[in-house]
Amino acid sequence: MYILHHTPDSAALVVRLVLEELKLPYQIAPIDRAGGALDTPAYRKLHPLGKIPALETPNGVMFESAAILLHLTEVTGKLAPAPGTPHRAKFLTWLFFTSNNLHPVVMHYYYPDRLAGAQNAEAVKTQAALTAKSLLTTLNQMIATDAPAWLTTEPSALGYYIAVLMRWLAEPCPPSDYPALHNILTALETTAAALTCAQAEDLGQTIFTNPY
Ligand SMILES: N[C@@H](CCC(=O)N[C@@H](CS)C(=O)NCC(=O)O)C(=O)O
Repeated sequence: MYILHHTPDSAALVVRLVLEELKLPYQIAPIDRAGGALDTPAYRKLHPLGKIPALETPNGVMFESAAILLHLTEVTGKLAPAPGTPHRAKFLTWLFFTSNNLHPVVMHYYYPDRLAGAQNAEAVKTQAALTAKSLLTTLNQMIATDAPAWLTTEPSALGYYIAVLMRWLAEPCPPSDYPALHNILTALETTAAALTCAQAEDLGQTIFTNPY
């Protein structure tokens, strides 16, 4: 049994989507974020930075979304090209591109004061939106050029990760501006996993392509 420390529509959604898609047994452990639960010693034991998500697994506690996704794909042999196979290199490249570049920019967009103080928040947010557009254009182009079936025609852990980040970026970066990515989002938002998560977290019908 996996235990996902969770708040709705957070990075925990990515992990939940993948747990659902893999049909792994899991429980949701709600985090009282407004009540300061992220700063408690008990939660810091799970996640030393006090971020969401943390996942309790049979192999111990994990944090960092990309690490969790990699682990879940490895233990199940699903939702990603297998280690050592030809498509694995692209999968790893795009996963780390997403985790190391796109995900932090989303955080800068939503918490612009954290990077350079409240007085610079507007400038940080504007720059984050521009950077997000540039990164999504690059990702869209790489995926359009390669068009790998494991990402474009099948559910994948990476596809769900990109889809959730694009959900959050939908205002400055409308998904339809990125056709190759939009196709992935369109397919993923009608999976049983996405519909289950959308209902559980009250996210609406078109959670990736037209979220708000
Ligand atoms: N690199 C981390 C980022 C996690 C992260 O920033 N999560 C957000 C929720 S989407 C969070 O914990 N925000 C609370 C805060 O920063 O105070 C990951 O991929 O898991």
